[in-house]
Amino acid sequence: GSIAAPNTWACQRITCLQHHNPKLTTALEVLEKHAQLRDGNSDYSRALAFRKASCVLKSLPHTLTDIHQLRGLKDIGNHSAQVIEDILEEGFSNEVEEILNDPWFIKMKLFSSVFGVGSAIALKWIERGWEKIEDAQNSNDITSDWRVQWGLAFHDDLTSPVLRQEADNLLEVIREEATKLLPGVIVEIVGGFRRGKMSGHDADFLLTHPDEGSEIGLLPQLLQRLQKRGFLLAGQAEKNSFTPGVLKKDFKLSMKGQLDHFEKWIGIMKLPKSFKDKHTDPSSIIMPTPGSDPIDGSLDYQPSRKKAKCGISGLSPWELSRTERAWCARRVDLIISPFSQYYYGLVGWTGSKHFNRDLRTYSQKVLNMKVTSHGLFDFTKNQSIPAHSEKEVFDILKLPYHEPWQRNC
Ligand code: DCP
Ligand code: MG
Repeated sequence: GSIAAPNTWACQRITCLQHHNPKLTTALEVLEKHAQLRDGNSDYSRALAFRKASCVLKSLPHTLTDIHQLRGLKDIGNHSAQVIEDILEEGFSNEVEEILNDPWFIKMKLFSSVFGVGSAIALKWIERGWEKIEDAQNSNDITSDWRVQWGLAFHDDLTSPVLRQEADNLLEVIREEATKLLPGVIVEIVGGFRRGKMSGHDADFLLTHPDEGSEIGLLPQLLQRLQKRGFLLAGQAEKNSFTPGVLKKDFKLSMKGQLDHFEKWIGIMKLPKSFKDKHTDPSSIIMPTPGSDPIDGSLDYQPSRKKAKCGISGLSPWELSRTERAWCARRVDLIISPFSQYYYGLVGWTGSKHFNRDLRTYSQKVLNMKVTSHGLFDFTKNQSIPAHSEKEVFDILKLPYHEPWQRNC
């Protein structure tokens, strides 16, 4: 008989990190990645189909043994069903194995692992005949994008997973400095760590303050303090671009490639290697002091357009990455939310990405509501609806409340 989950929407189902079908979901996610890299930003539909199927399998309470157990589920397309059947019957899927051994796929995955490099740039690099990260690192005329420059120079650091302990230690530093500037500030780890992951590709932090408006101006001051303590390597600050209109307007049109309209800093920090293995008293951290050390913290966090030279040392990102150092480069996002948008922002920045995507489609199709990280607009009532807790966001959306660790679809 069918053991399929009765709930149609991923945002209605519980999806934990640990589940019963990792072999199948890993295979489907290879196909998803392949579709993403092949289709680029122009067409998500193929990638989405594999993600949906993988997501259903993650929410099953048993290990799947027979394809018929999935009968009638709309989220399992023909292509995914075929792959699942192959693996159940043969133990593997030819299509997946071929992709994993495909030199194009291997190179695309490698190049798009560089911060700031998407499928379009990765494709260009392959067309130039490049095979390894070193080929891009050794090229003189690469790009003026600060992310790619730093991403290439620190590729080893940035592709080694950020550990939960590092994120926890950094949280304390950020809380300490932010609280000095703005007592009562709320600082949360969001992203994968909030969903219970033990490692991630970056660390995401969401900041707010219950006294709406007091958060204005916090970010530049916080960055200055982190800079003084030697934590900043490179990054870019973005201003808040929210207007009430974005609650109503078409999501894709208003986004222009941006994730949301919050003020934020997207960058790379220098975390002491000691952050990896133990709880570290944040006030005891002594990073190299500006001026006394060639690898000081005096780097511009506003990137220059030309190949960046770093602060006092005058080293390029590449030279800096080759020096003897007690720190590791880590991708960090700092996001500032006005309190009135905070709980929507918290749900959005907690993810997963697929959870968010499903939540948006569900809200639109089932409730005629538009949900974003900034709020919720009810088109039937023609008004926006505030939320005062994460639970309230789920209530308004008529969804059972699920903890962050149950949103791992
Ligand atoms: N997010 C989103 N859509 C995107 C990117 C991000 O909705 N295109 C949201 C959901 C993510 C959160 O922001 O969970 C953080 O983004 P990350 O890319 O850092 O994703 P994770 O933190 O989930 O993964 P990782 O552990 O690899 O950092
Ligand atoms: Mg993350």
